[in-house]
Amino acid sequence: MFVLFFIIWFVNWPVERHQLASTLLSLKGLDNKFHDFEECIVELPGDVQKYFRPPVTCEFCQNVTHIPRVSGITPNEFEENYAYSGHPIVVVDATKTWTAMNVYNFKFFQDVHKNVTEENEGKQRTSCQFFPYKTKFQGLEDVFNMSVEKAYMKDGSPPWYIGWKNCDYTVGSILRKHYSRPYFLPVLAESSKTDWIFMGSPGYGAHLHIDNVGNPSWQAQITGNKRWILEPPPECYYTCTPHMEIVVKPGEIMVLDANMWYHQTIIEGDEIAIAIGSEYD
Ligand SMILES: *[C@@H]1O[C@H](CO)[C@@H](O)[C@H](O)[C@H]1NC(C)=O
Ligand SMILES: *[C@@H]1O[C@H](CO)[C@@H](O)[C@H](O)[C@H]1NC(C)=O
Ligand SMILES: *[C@@H]1O[C@H](CO)[C@@H](O)[C@H](O)[C@H]1NC(C)=O
Ligand SMILES: O=C(O)CCC(=O)C(=O)O
Ligand SMILES: [Fe+2]
Repeated sequence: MFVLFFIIWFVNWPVERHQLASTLLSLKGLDNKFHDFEECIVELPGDVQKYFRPPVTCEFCQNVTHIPRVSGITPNEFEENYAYSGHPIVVVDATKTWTAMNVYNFKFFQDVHKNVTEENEGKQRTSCQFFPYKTKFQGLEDVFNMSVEKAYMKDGSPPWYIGWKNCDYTVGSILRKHYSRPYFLPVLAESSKTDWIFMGSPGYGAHLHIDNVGNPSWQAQITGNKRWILEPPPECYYTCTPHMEIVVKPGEIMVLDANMWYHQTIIEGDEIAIAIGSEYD
């Protein structure tokens, strides 16, 4: 028994504490990203989590050695090989008709947010989930109160990175004028009606974590270059490729089951990165 305990501990040591939050959330039946609760759980001892995370079978990552970059993939082909298998993929040609690439930038989101906040008579209701990562921002209000100079770090300001889920109908309809459902999604798959947006400056990104949202998701890089680092759960280090990286460029779409893979991101290059995506079933 003790030996078994030790082995489990040893195999699990690099696991992030976030997992505990995910698992607690799933136990509570909450359909949420764990990030929200991050602040509440950092005080818990790191090794408690191993009792909460259900064992993972490593089948999903067994034959995954790299992240393919494809174009012209049919919905059937995508569905058979990637949509629900947990095999990550980058589709490079799915944003050709989108105007987002010409329209989305920090100022655009700032204006949309300002306009809608005014329409709502000052009430902030555009994000229902907000991840500040390592910044001190408490919400979108703080992010969009940054000057453009500060956002672009022209005044020596430090790098920043945030993510949020948009739940405002008006904002959603403005954003959707500039993108559409990726053509390769399975015909019957429903894309969730709320968008995730991740935005921030070079030199920063999301720390290594795993989510518990149930569904896989697609994420289109609109501006900036994002390096993705993917790792299977630690118990799969010996059966699966333990570490994969890919840089996703503007116009490319990353498809990832963030509930299966630990993922970390870092923005590279000179541009502020903006990505938009959603879950699908
Ligand atoms: C992985 O590939 C091997 C060799 O082609 C095959 O035997 C095995 O069934 C595959 N495993 C999965 C989970 O697809
Ligand atoms: C914000 O509102 C102004 C005034 O109505 C409008 O001209 C502008 O296009 C809006 N900006 C965005 C990004 O929606
Ligand atoms: C916005 O930023 C300015 C400084 O640039 C600050 O004085 C002001 O209090 C901030 N407003 C809010 C709502 O945080
Ligand atoms: O885009 C990022 O930087 C992080 C995205 C992420 O964590 C997710 O989609 O689950
Ligand atoms: Fe994530």
